[in-house]
Amino acid sequence: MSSSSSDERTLVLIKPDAVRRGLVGEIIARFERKGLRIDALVSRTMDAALADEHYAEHVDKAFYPPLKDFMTSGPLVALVLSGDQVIDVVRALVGATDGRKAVAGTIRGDFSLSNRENLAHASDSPDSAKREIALWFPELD
Ligand code: FUP
Repeated sequence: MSSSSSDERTLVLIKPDAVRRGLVGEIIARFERKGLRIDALVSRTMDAALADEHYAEHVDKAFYPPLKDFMTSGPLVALVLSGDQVIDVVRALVGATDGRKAVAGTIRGDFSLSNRENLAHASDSPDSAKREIALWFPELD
């Protein structure tokens, strides 16, 4: 597998529901088979402060308190992936936010029936990726 300095990076969280359900390997395998590279990987439990920073754009929304409870409920796996157009490619592999509506063949479409417990997070833009990678993997900056 080759990489180049023009390759983008994105931040992925394999959420606590995926860890509890034993889907970490299944999810990582999809990224690897696509040809993406794993630049960093750690198992970690989000604390309240990190949740508020990571979801800064959502902290005032009604769905945030239960989302925060869920995201801090157990260990997750954080990864930095790289590859050509990796941000859009990973968003396509993950699928729509609501697992009930996500297309079959996507991670959420195949394994989630929830709009909250939807297995994976992926950065949605170059600015988000930069911000989120700095938050989770400051040593990579
Ligand atoms: P996504 O980019 O697909 O992860 O979705 P959003 O950034 O819109 O939402 C972030 C997370 O908030 C979702 F993964 C799940 C949660 N969420 C809810 O719990 N309820 C909602 O109505 C919308 C999002």
